[in-house]
Amino acid sequence: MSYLEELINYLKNKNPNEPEFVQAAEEFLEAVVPFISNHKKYDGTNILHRIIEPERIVMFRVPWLDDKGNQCVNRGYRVEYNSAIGPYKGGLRFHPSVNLSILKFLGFEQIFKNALTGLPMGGGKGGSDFDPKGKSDNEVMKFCQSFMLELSRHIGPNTDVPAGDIGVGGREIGYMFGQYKRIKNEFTGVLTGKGANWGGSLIRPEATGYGLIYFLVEMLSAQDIDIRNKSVAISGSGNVAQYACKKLIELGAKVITLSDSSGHIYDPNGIDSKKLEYVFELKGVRRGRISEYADKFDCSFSKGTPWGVPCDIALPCATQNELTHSDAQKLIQNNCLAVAEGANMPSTAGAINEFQKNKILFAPGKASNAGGVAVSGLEMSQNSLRMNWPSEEVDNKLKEIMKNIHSICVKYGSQKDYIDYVKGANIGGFIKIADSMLDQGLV
Ligand code: NDP
Ligand code: 2IT
Repeated sequence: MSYLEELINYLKNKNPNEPEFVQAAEEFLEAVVPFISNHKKYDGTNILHRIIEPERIVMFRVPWLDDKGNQCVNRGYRVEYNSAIGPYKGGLRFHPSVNLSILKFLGFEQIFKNALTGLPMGGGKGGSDFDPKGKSDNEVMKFCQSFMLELSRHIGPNTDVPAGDIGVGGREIGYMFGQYKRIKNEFTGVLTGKGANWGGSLIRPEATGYGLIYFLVEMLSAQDIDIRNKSVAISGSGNVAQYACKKLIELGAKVITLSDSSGHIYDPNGIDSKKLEYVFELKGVRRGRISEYADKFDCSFSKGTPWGVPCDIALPCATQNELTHSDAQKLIQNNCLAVAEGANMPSTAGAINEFQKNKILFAPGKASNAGGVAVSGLEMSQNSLRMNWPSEEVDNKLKEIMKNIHSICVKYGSQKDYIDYVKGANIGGFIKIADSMLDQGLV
């Protein structure tokens, strides 16, 4: 049995019933094992077994009262995965599908993504199976306060700094920050994605979507492809999808789809700034369904994901495993030339394999969606300095970081006639983490 097979068996036996975590770790191991086999410094360190083991996981009960006075309970989590290069850093997800497997996969991805940004942040992730859909602001506040009552024992500005993810945006970060401050009697940068009036960085709301497009532009430029007039299919219609769409409009591309968990809209005329304003209001303020867009602008709405719509570029920005092997085949048949992940692990292993076999440009989330956590890192710096940088300065730093991540991917992922961004991102992230762990001894 090869070392890789041995490791994958170990991974699967050690983590039964955690398919998403095994999927993320398997992709990483496949990229990194050939690399360490050629680098003697890792011999005898058991570094890969050590990296796939989280440093700490906390799981806790979150009791709260709904508006009718019912006593409700959810499960809360924080996976503190790796602190080799800085305090644990990563988002909180509130979604009914949240479980340990999903948070371990997200925490694991976060380690290498954060390393790629070049900023001093370890990897972590947390959240709850709480479903914010259909809940009143009051219920969301009560849940957030109860969640933070326990979480506050485990986090801190130099220990673990959470942020948003699916179901956690400005409103939830506000309620959680208020509760943390009340419990600790401290105003610190313990969360990122805060409001601009109370320590949040400018451009943090935009950062993941903008960063995704900056990375995409780098990837296309490396092949002499212009983004202007390209048709783009986006999935999702939340934070990442909205700002990716905004930047694409600015750059002269044509966004033709958006989606949510009920289905996707297809607007062949393209989503312009006015229509996008409507989406911001629909999804961000009214928390409505994307099908309303189709009624309002007289275009089609269909169930399922948008990957059957012919496009030049596909940007999955909703959730994990939303783009399957057969979706990849459809995109390729329709002459799609590039796929960049805004979401975390939206493409299945089979889909990635199909893209790579057909030499489609493919950017994995840990590289292409790193802009969000990068600006979170810049928010931490500003909080430590007790300063606020202007948006242009933050945006320029974000561009530089995405450019740099692209260069790292090219450095470690270049093949004869193809850039393997999956290999490049995994090896680039691995080196920084592994070498830091070796420096710090067996801890
Ligand atoms: P939001 O909660 O703002 O939006 C999520 C979007 O995805 C919504 O349109 C939602 O539809 C859709 N969605 C969520 N779950 C599912 C599902 N199971 N099936 C179909 N559609 C679904 O989250 P974000 O935009 O912040 O996050 C989107 C993705 O980007 C996630 O994978 C997240 O991990 C990743 N990401 C986010 C970053 C950030 O800074 N926010 C940074 C890096 C990555 P509906 O409205 O119906 O729920
Ligand atoms: O997946 C991610 O990178 C995020 N949800 C953002 C994490 C952060 O700490 O800003």
